[in-house]
Amino acid sequence: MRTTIMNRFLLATLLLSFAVTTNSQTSKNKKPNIILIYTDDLGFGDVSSYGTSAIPTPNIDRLAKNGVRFTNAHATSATCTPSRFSLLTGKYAWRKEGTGIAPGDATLLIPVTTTTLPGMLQKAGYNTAVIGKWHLGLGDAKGINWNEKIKPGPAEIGFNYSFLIPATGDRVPCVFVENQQVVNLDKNDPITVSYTGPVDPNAPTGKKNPELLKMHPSHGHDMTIVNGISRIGYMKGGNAALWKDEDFANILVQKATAYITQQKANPFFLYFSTHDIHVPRIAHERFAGKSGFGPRGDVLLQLDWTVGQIEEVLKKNGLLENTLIIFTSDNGQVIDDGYKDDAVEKLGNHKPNGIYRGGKYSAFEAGTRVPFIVSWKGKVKAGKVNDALFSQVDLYASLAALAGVKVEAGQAPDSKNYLQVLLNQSNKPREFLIEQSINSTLSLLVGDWKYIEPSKGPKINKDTNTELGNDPKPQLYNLATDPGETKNLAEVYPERVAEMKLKLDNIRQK
Ligand code: NG6
Ligand code: CA
Repeated sequence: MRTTIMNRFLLATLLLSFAVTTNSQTSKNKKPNIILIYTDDLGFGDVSSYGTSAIPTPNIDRLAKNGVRFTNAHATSATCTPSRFSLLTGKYAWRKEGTGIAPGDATLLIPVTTTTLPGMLQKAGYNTAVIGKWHLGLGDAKGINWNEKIKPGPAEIGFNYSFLIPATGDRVPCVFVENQQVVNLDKNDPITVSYTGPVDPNAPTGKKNPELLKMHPSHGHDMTIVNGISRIGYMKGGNAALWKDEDFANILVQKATAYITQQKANPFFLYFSTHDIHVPRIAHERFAGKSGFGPRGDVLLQLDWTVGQIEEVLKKNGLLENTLIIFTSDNGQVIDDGYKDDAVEKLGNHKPNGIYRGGKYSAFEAGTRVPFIVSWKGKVKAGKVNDALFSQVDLYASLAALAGVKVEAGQAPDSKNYLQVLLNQSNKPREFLIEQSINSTLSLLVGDWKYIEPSKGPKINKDTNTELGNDPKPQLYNLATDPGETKNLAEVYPERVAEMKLKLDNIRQK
């Protein structure tokens, strides 16, 4: 009798301790990690699972195969800075002056008083990081001193760790900034940056010294030369800190790998912002010449490799079941964006726009309709397609819901919780969606209808050969019957035009 009781006690203790260990090992109650892979200038049709790409992207396609592929998801803007501003604040960038494409010496565009997307997640116990392209400005009105700790920056708006390409690959300063300090800076060779004129009148530039270039500009980009490529803006000094474009993808993957591995025990949010496939398109030698479509195709292969590496490190650390992966782009495609890199000549049968009109900078669909893939092993059903109208501005409120954070009044004012859509448990479309073009022409999408407000802006960006969608008259398209925006129906449906104009005016004034 005594032994039976003893045995039962032992068995119960054993079972209990087993349950406790299993529970902690599977981290059942742990909040899911979130990785946002934010690519640059990737068009709707650049990913092969989207149907019109001639360049294989097997790693990105595998994410889609194991998850859900959205066909009507949008960046908020057709350029980088405003899309990123809206993504991190849950507020349309056009509500704030000075949030267009930021110069390389712009001050931090997000006020430090904002509870940003990462700041909100920190409150829920997340460790947060940004690795890659920033392009949201750094420092304050005193101007940036690149030779000291640069403040304010990502740390002041909710990121625990940052490793940045401070603006873009084609803008100076061409240095990495880790936790707000230039990496490998030699104190005896300080950095000076200017966007108004040469810092050193004797230094070679792309304009004066084309013989020094390994890649030549097609428009703009003819100032300071770094790594045989002329850039936008002037810089002097910081020689030991200068980057090599060929190493971008490797370095960003290394940094992400280290971060994920270090943080695997905590819930983490990684905003992984690739340089690819922005200009200058300089692939590592593993990819250079490999696509058959010139450098643009090569950096697309490199981007695909990058995505594969991120998935691999999650797999290695046993994190796939507890990590939500979102893959998308900051704006649509562009072919010639300022360098003679054969992108036009070697485009062949590759269709980076899919069936859509326009591209980066444009009010037409290809400006903001981008690839958008969500994958979460065991949580999001594999191999699905979701056609719901979805905006990146809603990632804020949707991820708040996922993390169990209440969004306070006034915080993320334009963001709505569409978590169920994000996880493909629903295909409820957003009630309306707004697109912003380079000259801030706004378009309103409701159901199948798209209204583009009248604009005096140019019809074509001659440099990039992009139709910008501007017209002094209102435009109305039915995207269900005419996804290529070829028939302006504004004169056929004047009431609908008036109704959509009024709605857009109301949203603008909110
Ligand atoms: C444009 C640049 C373009 C690119 C873009 C920003 C010129 C002539 N063109 O002004 O090359 O850098 O800005 O791209 O300078 S984005 O993806 O960051 O919005
Ligand atoms: Ca971009």
